[in-house]
Amino acid sequence: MCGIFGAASSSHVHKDLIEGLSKLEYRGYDSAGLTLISKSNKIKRLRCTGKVVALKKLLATNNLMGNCGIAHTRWATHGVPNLKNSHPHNYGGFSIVHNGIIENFEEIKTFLSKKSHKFSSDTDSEVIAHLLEYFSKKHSKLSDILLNTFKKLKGSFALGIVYEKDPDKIIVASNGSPLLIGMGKNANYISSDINALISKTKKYISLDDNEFGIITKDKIELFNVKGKRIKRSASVTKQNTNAISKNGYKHFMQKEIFEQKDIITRVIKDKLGTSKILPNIFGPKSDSMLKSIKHVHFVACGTSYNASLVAKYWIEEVSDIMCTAEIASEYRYRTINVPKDTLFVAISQSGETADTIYSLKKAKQSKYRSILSICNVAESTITRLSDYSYLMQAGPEVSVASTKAFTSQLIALLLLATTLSRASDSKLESKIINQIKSLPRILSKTFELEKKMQLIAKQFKNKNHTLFLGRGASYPIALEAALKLKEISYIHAEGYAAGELKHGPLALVDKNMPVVGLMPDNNLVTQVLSNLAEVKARQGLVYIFTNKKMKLKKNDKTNIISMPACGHYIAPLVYVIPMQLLSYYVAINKKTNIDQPRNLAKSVTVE
Ligand code: F1P
Repeated sequence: MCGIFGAASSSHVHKDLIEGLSKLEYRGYDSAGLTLISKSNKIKRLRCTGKVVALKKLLATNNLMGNCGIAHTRWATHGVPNLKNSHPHNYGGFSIVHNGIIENFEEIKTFLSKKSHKFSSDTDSEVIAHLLEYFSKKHSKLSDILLNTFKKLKGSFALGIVYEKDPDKIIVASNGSPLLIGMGKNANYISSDINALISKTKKYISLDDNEFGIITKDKIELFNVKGKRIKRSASVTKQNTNAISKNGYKHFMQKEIFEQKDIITRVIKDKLGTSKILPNIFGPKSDSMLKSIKHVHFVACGTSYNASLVAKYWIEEVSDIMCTAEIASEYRYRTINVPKDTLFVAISQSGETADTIYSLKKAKQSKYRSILSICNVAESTITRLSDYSYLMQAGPEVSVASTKAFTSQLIALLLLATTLSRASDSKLESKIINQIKSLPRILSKTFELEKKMQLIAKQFKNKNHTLFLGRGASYPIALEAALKLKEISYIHAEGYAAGELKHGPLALVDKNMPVVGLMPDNNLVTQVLSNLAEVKARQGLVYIFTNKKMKLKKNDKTNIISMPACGHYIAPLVYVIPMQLLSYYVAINKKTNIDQPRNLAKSVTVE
């Protein structure tokens, strides 16, 4: 989604702006732009639809330079992706870049239109530049102009602003949308994403809600909404610069799929003892907090939500704890009941998903025992706002379609379920740990299916629809498989609890419909097989992924894909792998933009 980068430096920053924007590309965007303060202290703007490389060319042709500038990648929300809607937006000597949504922009637009303001875009963001100009006519002090402007804005925003009258300054503000200030040598930077900062500096400060800052090449001043100075010490990110490369793979998604075994091996080394989970892996004193938990509420979006559904199956199976899993965009607006001793768990790869952040903020106002987050980004808003946090340490996930973050979430959640099982079954822990420890070996075998998945992908590439079926903890894996396929191959896909088949989706089944059954060898095999027989009876193309030994009858059109034998608890982690490979190779066949699928964004920072 939208990304912000900016720099104030003793040297020219135009190249830094392009480099910063290119580090934000993975988030997904449809136009890009920048503003530089020229030698004569004028704001000079360049914008283009499409990719950052086009902006780079434009910059070279225009030979634009300056020591202070802001830049933006836009993912359209209000107004189509075209030139006039691209950021920065300029007015009256101000140039602004904005992430988030200004909810009262219509109201502000109407108010300012009456005062003869002419707007040149369809965006909500443009009103910010106009408001700044409006207040600059009423106040001469920069801080007064800013405070009055910020007071009028409703909604979420991360802002980068430059102003001709203060040409060496970048102004930043944040409310509900992340913004970081990177501290360099003779230069300071701003970015909505740590990934764009780390090649410049590892030292950074994050703005909290309702704060703003004024930044020059050698000074950073922070203020609250009342204009009072704030002191904040800097943090140092552990993230390294090399993590964001394809390492010889064709796509980030492919690299991230194949990284999963190593990530799990690292978790085993870092979090597990011989037969027990190491103490307090969910944060200081988390073990004693978890002992008192009677209920768990999971809240997440997309793939992270699918991970929470698996966790619900695990937790209710291994403990007496009641568990719910809910989509964040629903949770945040509905009335919730919080029983005594409930743990709220936010799951988010990025830690910046707007709906999950709002849900977490709502949970903080409710009577939860504690707030735990499972995230992949140490510097993220969700991690910062939580009482306890588990860092997945999966390395940056660049592909929009989540793969390694999903399995890393599952491992974290299996460890959470295991910790919660201690009260009701003291023997289960070592059993589950043994299964987790077998994962690297089993995943190596699972990856041997790659060739087979390439072949099967060819059979899917011309299909319009696909059904994925599973029961128990394989049901959320069916949901995740369908999500992966639709995200990157644009084939319509649905995940269903296999038992629901005849409650609707069976009507869709004919000889053109591939139906994938996920069937680990467990107590649900008979039921899944009878559901798949219903598909076969209607000429559907059946693909069964199973580790149950099954013989094929001659002339039977069913495809059985033999999975390696695996323990009951780890099956979701094993069965999702061929689903990821299948989607990847179908997308390869369809020649889609695998890492940045159309219309999607990696970090969904607006609701
Ligand atoms: C949630 C999510 C991802 C998905 C895509 C859009 O993000 O739905 O699962 O792959 O990147 O956002 P997060 O809260 O887990 O970062």
